[in-house]
Amino acid sequence: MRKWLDRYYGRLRTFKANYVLLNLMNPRRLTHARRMFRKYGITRSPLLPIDSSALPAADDRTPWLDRPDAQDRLLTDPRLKDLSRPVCDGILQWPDKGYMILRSLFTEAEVGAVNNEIDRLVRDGVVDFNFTGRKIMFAYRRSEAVRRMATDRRILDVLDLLLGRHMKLFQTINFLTGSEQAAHSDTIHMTTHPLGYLAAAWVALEPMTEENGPLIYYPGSHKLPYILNPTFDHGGGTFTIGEDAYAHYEVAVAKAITEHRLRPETFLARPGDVLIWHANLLHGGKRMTAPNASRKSMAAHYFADDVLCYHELTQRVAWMEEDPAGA
Ligand SMILES: O=C(O)CCC(=O)C(=O)O
Repeated sequence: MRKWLDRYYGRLRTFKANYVLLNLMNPRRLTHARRMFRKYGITRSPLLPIDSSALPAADDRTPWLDRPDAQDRLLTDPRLKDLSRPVCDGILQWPDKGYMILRSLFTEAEVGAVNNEIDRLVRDGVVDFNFTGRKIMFAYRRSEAVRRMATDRRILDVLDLLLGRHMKLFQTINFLTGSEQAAHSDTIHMTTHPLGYLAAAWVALEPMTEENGPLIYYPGSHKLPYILNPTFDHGGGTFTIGEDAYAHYEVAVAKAITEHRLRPETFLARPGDVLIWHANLLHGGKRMTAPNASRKSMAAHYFADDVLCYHELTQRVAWMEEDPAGA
């Protein structure tokens, strides 16, 4: 049923009752959410629709590097002394820029192994593109090589430090072409309570050029207020999710970019380079201008293991494996 829903994205997806039904049929996948509901005093059933408007305020739980004293605290943090210069510089720029780059983190052999795996999994029908026709979701559950890359200790260590909590892999997305996705922040798709305890690591699996639809991002945009359901016309009602909610969200983001005169940077990466971004950093995929351009890459999303993860736009709690990866 889930595969069918994934493929035939349409009106059916706008009925909240579908998600309640799916939740009822998958109680084990709600175990983590139930625990987080208890932890954060959320007194409703995780089966029901949820978005940020239904959650208690948790302002005192802002991630440590999103607070005004972040830079001062980093400069005196003894853990930074043990890091290589480029990693240390990346972490120091995080509070201001909302991203950091780890060059050549993966070798040619590691990149090749993941590319071969994805080719094989697609050929054998073990994984497939989702409704976008461009994204292969959760391949790490089917491939040791993908899982190894996404849960690489060097990435997880950096994430643990940046967020100040124990971070776990939630999901991987593999691309063979560019996403050409308009600017957005991950928090509209994968939201945490308290806010901000999510980050992504994006790995180039072949050279990125101006022509093959590279990743773009807007430095500093993570400091803007989060754009969530209460702040744009999502069009949803008691029983339905607005059919054009995502299109309206994209308009709200484009407006913020214009208002704040944000300028994108392009990640012209080499294979094995990694970009880590903040939960609220605006980013997207540039248009592919070369015909049949290939753009192999992988985005992995992580969240802190002691927060609630849910989907603001589709208003439902996130399903978890019994044990999210990356312990
Ligand atoms: O790879 C891209 O072009 C965009 C990826 C992205 O937006 C994401 O994974 O959140």
